[in-house]
Amino acid sequence: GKVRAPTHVISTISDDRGEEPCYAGVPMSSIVEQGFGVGDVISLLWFKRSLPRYCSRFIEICIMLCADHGPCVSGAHNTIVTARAGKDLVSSLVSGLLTIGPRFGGAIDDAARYFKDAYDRNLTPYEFVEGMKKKGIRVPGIGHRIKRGDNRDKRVELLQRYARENFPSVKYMEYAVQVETYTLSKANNLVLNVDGAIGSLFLDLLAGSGMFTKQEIDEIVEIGYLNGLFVLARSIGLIGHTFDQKRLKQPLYRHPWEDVLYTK
Ligand code: Q5B
Repeated sequence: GKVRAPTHVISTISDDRGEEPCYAGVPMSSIVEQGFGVGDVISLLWFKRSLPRYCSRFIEICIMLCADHGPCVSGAHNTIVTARAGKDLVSSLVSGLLTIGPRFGGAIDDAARYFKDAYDRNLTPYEFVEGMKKKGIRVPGIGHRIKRGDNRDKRVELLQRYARENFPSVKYMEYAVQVETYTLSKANNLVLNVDGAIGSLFLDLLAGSGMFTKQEIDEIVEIGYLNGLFVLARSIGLIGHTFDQKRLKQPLYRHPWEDVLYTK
């Protein structure tokens, strides 16, 4: 019979060999004709399945809410400085993206991991938070530089309202809110932040949609898909900041001496 030459690459999410590209088996014409949105495309290319509309809409809301948060955050600042150094679009974009990590925007996966573990082990918020403190780990998804108990993050409220109205269950999010109630009793800046809201609500999406097995959920959380939402979303804003600086013909950035404490 025919012997197939061994391949060097395996790919399971897309195929461009036919008349039109397919995402997870769905032809591009169906994607366009059926009015799919970017949330549906993410569902196909990241999760390899079509998700119910309330899920893909949730993904789209996450993307819109995280697209930008002003020029002062770490990512935008790096992008602005890089664009003003005369660098090209891709360099300015990646310089901003490289700031995304455990403190800034990249706490979504760890928030999902820790909230899931704590909820599934029936830990009280007190046991969870104090246990993290003993291990010297900041609770991912909790705390913000400018948001406070009396100045909540509107993005978090919008996500919570959407999920309460559309998700079959919001048990992980409600747990995160209980954790926030406890952390707020310790300090006013320890609010549930946008990373924590997305992390806990994505657990609810995965568990409540009936579209994923327990094993698949564990794999998604272990691999860490969810920071991808922030990376993708914030790229929109970082590209905007690059164009903005170029449009404004801003000169090379130099930080003022007065703002540096020179000390020995
Ligand atoms: N403390 C976010 O800290 C921040 C604690 C905590 C226990 C915590 C901090 C943190 C976890 C990571 C996280 C996502 C670094 C944030 C985002 C997107 C963004 C950004 C934007 C956008 C802020 C003061 C005292 C200290 C700390 C204690 C703080 N956080 N304890 N668990 N999680 N969070 N990141 O204000 O006793 O004085 O030593 O790491 O979820 O990135 O808009 O800016 O869209 O762009 O610098 O929203 O919370 O506070 O470091 O001075 O800490 O609070 O141990 O206690 P700060 P610090 P003590 S959303």
